[in-house]
Order: sequence, then C-alpha cells, then structure tokens
Amino acid sequence: MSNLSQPPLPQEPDLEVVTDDNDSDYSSIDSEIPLSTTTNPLSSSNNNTIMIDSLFTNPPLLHDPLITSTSLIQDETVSEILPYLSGTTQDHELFTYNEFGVPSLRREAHINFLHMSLGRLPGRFVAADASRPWFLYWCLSGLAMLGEDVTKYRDSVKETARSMQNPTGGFGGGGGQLSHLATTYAVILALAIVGGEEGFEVIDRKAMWKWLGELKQKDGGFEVCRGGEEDIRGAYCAAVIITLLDLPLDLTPESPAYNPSDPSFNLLSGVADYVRRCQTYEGGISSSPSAEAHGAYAFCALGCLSLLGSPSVTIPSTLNLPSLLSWLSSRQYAPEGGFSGRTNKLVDGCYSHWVGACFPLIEAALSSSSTPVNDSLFSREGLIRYILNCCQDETKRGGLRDKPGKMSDAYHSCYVLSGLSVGMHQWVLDDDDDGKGEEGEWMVLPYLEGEQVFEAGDRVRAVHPVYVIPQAAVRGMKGYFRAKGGF
Ligand code: FPP
Ligand code: K
Ligand code: ZN
Repeated sequence: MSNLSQPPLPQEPDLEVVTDDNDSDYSSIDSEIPLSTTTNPLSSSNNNTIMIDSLFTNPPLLHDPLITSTSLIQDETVSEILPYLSGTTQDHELFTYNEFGVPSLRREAHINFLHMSLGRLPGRFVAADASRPWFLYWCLSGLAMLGEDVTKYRDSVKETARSMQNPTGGFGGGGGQLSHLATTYAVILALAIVGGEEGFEVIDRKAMWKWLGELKQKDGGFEVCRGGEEDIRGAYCAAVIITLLDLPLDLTPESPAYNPSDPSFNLLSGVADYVRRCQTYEGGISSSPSAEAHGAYAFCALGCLSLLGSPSVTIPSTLNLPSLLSWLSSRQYAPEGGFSGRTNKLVDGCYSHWVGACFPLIEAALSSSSTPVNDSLFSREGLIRYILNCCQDETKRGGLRDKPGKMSDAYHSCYVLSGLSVGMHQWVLDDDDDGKGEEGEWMVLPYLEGEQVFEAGDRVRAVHPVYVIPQAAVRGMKGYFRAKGGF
C-alpha cells in the first residue's frame, strides 16, 4: 500500500525485536503493526532503511492488564497512530517523507487553510459567534509561525476589535456581548500580531484598567467576567493584558479586592498565592483550587508566574517544581510521542502547546544563570514525529488536527504549530530581574542537539514563550504603550 518517495519499511526487523511474554496484553492492538523497525543511523550500512527508533513503532512495553473503557480507547488510539508514525498511511502526493520516516510540513496547505478560515470571518461586521476573537488570534498566530506577512489584516482586525469593545472596559466575543478575559486576551493578541498604532489606539486602556479592577478578587485571582467564574485562565489572561498594555496596578474602591487597610494590595497582589492553590496532589495545575490537573492550566500557571517576576524566582517559590515536572513528563506518551492533557486521557495535538510550552518556562525556572539547559526535558523527536506524522490534514484542505481521524481546525492549527515551534527551538532567558515584575530578555535559538528528524526548511518561526505571539509583536505593543505612558 505504501507509495512513498522513500523505500518502504523493512518487512523484517533488522535489529533486535522486543517482544513481550504476555501477548494477550496486546490483544486489542492491531496485529498489522510492525513489531520493530529499530535502526541505528550510525551503524546502518543499508541505505534502504528508514530510521525510526523502535520506541515509535511498537506498542508500549508495559501494559496494565486491567481492561477499562479508558484502556480500550487508549489501545485503539495507539493502533490507529502507529501506522502514521511508521509512514505507511499517508501514501499520496501530498506527503513526502525523509529518511527518518517523517513527512515534510505542508506549509502552503496550512497557510491556505488559515487564510481561508480568516476569510470566512466577515471582517468589520459584528458577529454573533463568541469565539470570533479566538479565530482571529488562532489564524493570525498560525500564519505568523508559518512565515506569512499578516499586516494586510490590520484594518479588518482593527474594525473587528472596535465592534467588540465595551465602554465599561474589555472586549466581548462580538458586538453587544459581555466583556470576558479570554476574548479580551485574544483581541489584544490579534492586534499585537498585525501591529499598527491605529489598531493599538482602539483599546480603551483606562476602561480596561477599571474593568480588571472589578474582576480582581481578594484571594488574588480574577473572575473571567463580572459575576463569572474565577479561574487560572483569568489570572494568566489578566497578567498578559496588564503587561502588554503597561497598565497601572492600583485598585480603586470599586474593586472587590480593594482593602482600605492595605492600599498596597494591587492587581497583581496575591496572584502567585492563587496559582499555588491550583497545584493538585498529582503535581499538575487545575483550573481553580480543588479541581483536576490539566495541561492547559499548567501553561496558564507558568505563563502567569513568568510575568510576575523572573521565572527562576517566581516558579520555584510558588510551585512544587519536582512534582510539576514529573506530572508534565508523564503527559508525553510512547509510541505516540505527543502529549495528553491529563492523567489517563489521550494524546491530542493541541497539548503540543499547552504542555510543550511549559518546558521552556520550566527551563527558565531551573536556570539561575543564562547558561542554556542543553539536555531536553522532553522528547523533542517524539513531539515532532507526532506533529508531522499524525497532526497534518491529509487532504487538500490543509490545517492541523488533534489526531488522525479528526478534522483540522484553526484552534489545533495554532497550538500544534506553537508546539512544533517549541520542539524546534531553545529559549534562554537573560535573567536580569529588577524586582518590578518586568521580564528579562527572552532569546531564541534553533535547537540543534541530538537527532534532527525534520527538514531544515520545515522549521517554523518562534513565538514568545509566554505571550505566544511573535517576539516583535510583543515588543511593538509593549514599546508603544510604555512610551505613551498614562491614559
Ligand atoms: C478538557 O477537554 C479541557 C480542559 C479541561 C481545559 C481547556 C482549556 C484550554 C484549552 C485553554 C485555557 C487557556 C486560556 C488562555 C483561555 P477534553 O475533556 O475535551 O479533553 P481531554 O480529554 O484531552 O482532557
Ligand atoms: K482533547
Ligand atoms: Zn485538542
């Protein structure tokens, strides 16, 4: 069935075959899966061989004999994914494979998909869909990572933002909708990505500052909208908004967090304590104290802490770092190579970002000097294999997806590409903490240690490890509002 430009996988494993005594444990795994294709590129004299470590071509060596609906769906997922990882499914012209059995990035197809997804938006017109700001952000961020110039969207983003802003502060999901921290975060990031002072000037910073004060709670956290739930997304989005817009931190008496006997309590006070209370017994982070740990909230926690001060100070002093790192590491599965969002759940391409992007922040937390951590804390090869082999749409449609069998969408396109960028780069924080909650200078390099299983031309552009937009976009917006000063 294989019609690859590269030779097919060997029928017989040419090195050691790893088998398990108890074959019945694999009863639900498709028997067509190749047992082993381990080849060592250095010792291989056979250039007909595709080099894929057996870690990525075999079911897991350890298999819990307890069969549950959870274990069955996990087994099914593995048997569906293994042929993709071996490069034996995508057998048409849309994919070309290298000697590592990794297909190239379908850059043009993904670019077209994201432009199309943006094109379906009615630009300047008010829309009823509350996730419209998210679509703007996902598409623009994805296009930027793929190297596209998105400045042509300046006017439509500006007008869309204008239609979504409320005079009482913040942005709703569409005209007339209640302001929400998540939609406000997405609109501001979209404005930053396309850039341009006219767009920045749409933001009513004074109303934004007042509104954030109304959302701030005494326990340090933020409600996501007035009268809405308080969770760690709120804390991360608020920290992003405050720092990008260079807002003052003072609270006025209208804020539920205002304390006349402690006038120093401000917008960022108590945020770290709130984040601390979200770490669970598993080591991961939950949406709010006493909920289930999930990767999306781990990123919110680490991103938020990285904006409160130097991550080398704020992260270890707030969280149990060894147990968080253990939990994050447990999110990466083999043979899949990708990450799951929580314990006993399936891999999903979007966690390439939510979990993957935690690692540069953990690295920054671990390094007290600007010496890079050269040993990767996760398998970059596994992540890149999962993304390029399993998360690319296999039709003309383009776009990226959760896993084989799922449709591509803008959300997964954005976060799969962001995860790919994490896998391909190394971040170093030049940590010069001035104690004022200002971040140091993040510097990025291509990650060149170990095996490079992808083609050099497939490297995507890096995005800022905390704001998840291009670094130039962060500098542009921060610089503009810092120079402008007050309201
Ligand atoms: C579970 O979905 C997903 C969650 C519990 C969290 C989702 C939150 C985010 C993706 C982002 C939040 C961040 C910001 C900045 C707004 P599921 O049960 O469908 O998936 P699962 O089985 O993989 O857990
Ligand atoms: K999911
Ligand atoms: Zn997903």
